[in-house]
Amino acid sequence: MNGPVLALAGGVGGAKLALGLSHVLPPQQLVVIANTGDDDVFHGLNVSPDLDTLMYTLAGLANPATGWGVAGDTFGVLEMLKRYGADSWFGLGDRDLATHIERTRLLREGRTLSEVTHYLCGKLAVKPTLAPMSNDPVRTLVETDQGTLAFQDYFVKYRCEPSIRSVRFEGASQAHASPTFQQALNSAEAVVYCPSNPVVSIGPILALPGVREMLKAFRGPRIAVSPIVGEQALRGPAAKMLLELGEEVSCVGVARRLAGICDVLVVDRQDANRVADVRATGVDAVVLDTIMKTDADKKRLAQEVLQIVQRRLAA
Ligand code: FO1
Repeated sequence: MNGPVLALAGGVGGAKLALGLSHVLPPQQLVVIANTGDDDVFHGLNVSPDLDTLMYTLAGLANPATGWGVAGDTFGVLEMLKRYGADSWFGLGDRDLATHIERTRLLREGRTLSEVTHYLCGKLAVKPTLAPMSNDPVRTLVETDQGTLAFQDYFVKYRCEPSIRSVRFEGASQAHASPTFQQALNSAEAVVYCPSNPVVSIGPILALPGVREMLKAFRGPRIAVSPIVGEQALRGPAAKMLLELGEEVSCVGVARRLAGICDVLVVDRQDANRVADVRATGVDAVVLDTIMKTDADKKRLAQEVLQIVQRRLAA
């Protein structure tokens, strides 16, 4: 391969495949673009959960128990904030807070989120390119039976319990894809949709003006790994969200969302019986073991995804 692989990802699920890809591709051949619709401000600090999950994972620093936050982190600051009566439902660890303090300082100095991410990644020795989908603010808002909720309120504070009516990405129509993202869309050899929530992780990325069109016109292979296995999400609320939005909760539902911008959907062995249904959406299907528990699983799946890319490039 000459150009890089462009990987689109949300948080924990996407980071697993991104890590696998980082083990099998030279760093200059991997560009990871993160959803920033989940970003929010806590205690006056700019927090970018998906960017940080990807950054910590690629730096080998992620908390293995949760997939987000820093391994071995402590929560002294949060405990003290709680004593002051401040909001403490969002679990910001002490080391993690250092990232948000630095990010906020640099953003206030006038740097873009891309520049800040590049700087932080450099300090943590993250080798592949990691960039936000946009330098402009985009906010995922969930319309629920309990009113409109910002994503972290829905996800963490209310534990995904409210029933969803719709999801929108405030600011997306005025936002621009980040320069790194635009460059990768123009120069990448292949696109990989990591197994991230199709509604609130991949959705905001696709909502940026021009991105869907560029992915539609993309000339290289576009491969996705389904985040839904059977009728369940590998992680998080994807299954519940798809169900409440009236969509099919299966790899077929994922294929329908990606039809026109994806060539191959990798589905799990458990979904081998859905291959024909996936193909009926216009997306080809390949059956693999997609559940990534160990680093070896992540590397193997990444290798297999790249083999699909190579086969398509050679065809
Ligand atoms: N997820 C939780 O379920 N509970 C938390 O308290 C929490 C804190 C948190 C702090 C920093 C960070 O970068 C991520 C954090 N996450 C937490 C994960 C985050 O809410 C989600 O992983 C993503 O936004 C969904 O992709």
